[in-house]
Amino acid sequence: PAGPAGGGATVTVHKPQAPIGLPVTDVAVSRSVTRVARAVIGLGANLDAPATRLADAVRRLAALDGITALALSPMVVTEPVGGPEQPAYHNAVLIVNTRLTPRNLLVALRDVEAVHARTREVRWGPRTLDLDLICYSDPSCGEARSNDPELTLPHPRAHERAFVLVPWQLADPYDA
Ligand code: A4P
Ligand code: MG
Repeated sequence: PAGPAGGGATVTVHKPQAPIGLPVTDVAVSRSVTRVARAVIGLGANLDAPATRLADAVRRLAALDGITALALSPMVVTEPVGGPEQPAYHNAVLIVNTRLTPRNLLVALRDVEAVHARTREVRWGPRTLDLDLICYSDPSCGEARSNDPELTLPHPRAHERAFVLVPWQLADPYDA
């Protein structure tokens, strides 16, 4: 296996009696296949230096094993959608290649939110950092779809939200 976080496999074929004219007890050939998926991550923050937090989150995500950053949108300042009265948001979109499964990628996003002391009190309330998995596709399975409330894919509200669609378009005009 390629490891607990990886989407991939290693196959090893053994041929103990290989006729190669040498005193060997085994001969083996290994081949690894790694599945690389494309994921779109939405970033949002509206408390305590949000621009610095988004930049830090991007650096942390891009440094993770199993994630390669491909494109980052400019930061956009947006009016809050829903929730109580709250400060304006900074939003951005990061597009990555990843060997992580959707679930492991969500765990990685949660870990980076935790570094920024993200708390959850009011739905759609102000936050130091929100990292959402907007969509995930891989070459063999295509676009990942899930109705699981813990990880819904594609993100159920992203398609109607300018604070996701505008930076996404700016990050990758050919893919948005
Ligand atoms: N969850 C399910 N699917 C996903 C997914 N694809 N990515 C679950 C991330 N999380 C997902 O998330 C709530 C629950 O959704 C978690 O249990 C998670 O497992 P959360 O991060 O605690 O809270 P949230 O992100 O506020 O929830 P929600 O309902 O997804 O919020 P939205 O719809 O993303 O809206 N206005 C502006 N201008 N900019 C913003 O960034 N953000 C929101 C949040 C509201 N208004 C905003 C902004
Ligand atoms: Mg979220």
